[in-house]
Amino acid sequence: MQGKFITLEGGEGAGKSTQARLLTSWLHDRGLNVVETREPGGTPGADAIRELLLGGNVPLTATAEAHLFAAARADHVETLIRPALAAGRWVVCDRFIDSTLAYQGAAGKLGVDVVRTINETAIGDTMPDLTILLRTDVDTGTRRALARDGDETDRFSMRDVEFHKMVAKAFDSFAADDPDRFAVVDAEQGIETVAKAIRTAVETRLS
Ligand code: Z5A
Repeated sequence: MQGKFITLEGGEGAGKSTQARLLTSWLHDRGLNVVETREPGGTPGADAIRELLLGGNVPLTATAEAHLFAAARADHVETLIRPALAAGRWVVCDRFIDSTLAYQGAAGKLGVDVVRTINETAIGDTMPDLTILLRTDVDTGTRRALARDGDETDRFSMRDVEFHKMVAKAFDSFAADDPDRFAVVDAEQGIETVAKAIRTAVETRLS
């Protein structure tokens, strides 16, 4: 039987990595075979593209950036996500296509439809069964990321508050447009409360 594909989305510092880890461990304790992964990255090829994208040393146009995120995703989907799902494993992924639609499409001004088209061949029909949107104020996310990383920021974290507000607005509109796929969780709450809300969403939507 095909496994389930769950993605976590949201702004920087929303708690996606923390919650991906907790959700994976909870699913594992329920006897499921789970793969935890993240984007950009997840495979050696996609990790190499991640270095190029997040390193910040190479100037890239918005179009080139969007194609590189899609190239990393194509490798990730073909070599890890799709085979895992076909083998009946569950996949928990920290960021996926909605991040490209929000960062490069909506906030990066390339346009959501252009970015969707660029991603069509990368993804095919491998779309998430459930996307958890972790909602935080931009200030909260920035504070958490700064507390964790200090000054070590990537090229996307360095963009201004207005950029991050556009990203947040885009995620909200994607969730409003597709309530069957998205579950929105208030990530301003404590880690354990957020984890419980995610577990409830998974039980309700995917049981
Ligand atoms: N990007 C893009 O532009 N286009 C794309 O298609 C994709 C990505 C896929 C990836 O950076 C960057 O690439 C990202 C978007 C762009 N940049 N930005 N902005 P990344 O992978 O290095 O990082 P990230 O995805 O932005 O996530 P993050 O900053 O690592 O944050 P997080 O995973 O959401 O949060 P966390 O690491 O779980 O938590 C951060 C800290 O807060 C940590 O110390 C936790 O212990 C703490 N935390 C977590 N939850 C809570 C709660 N609930 N309360 C209090 N403290 C908490």
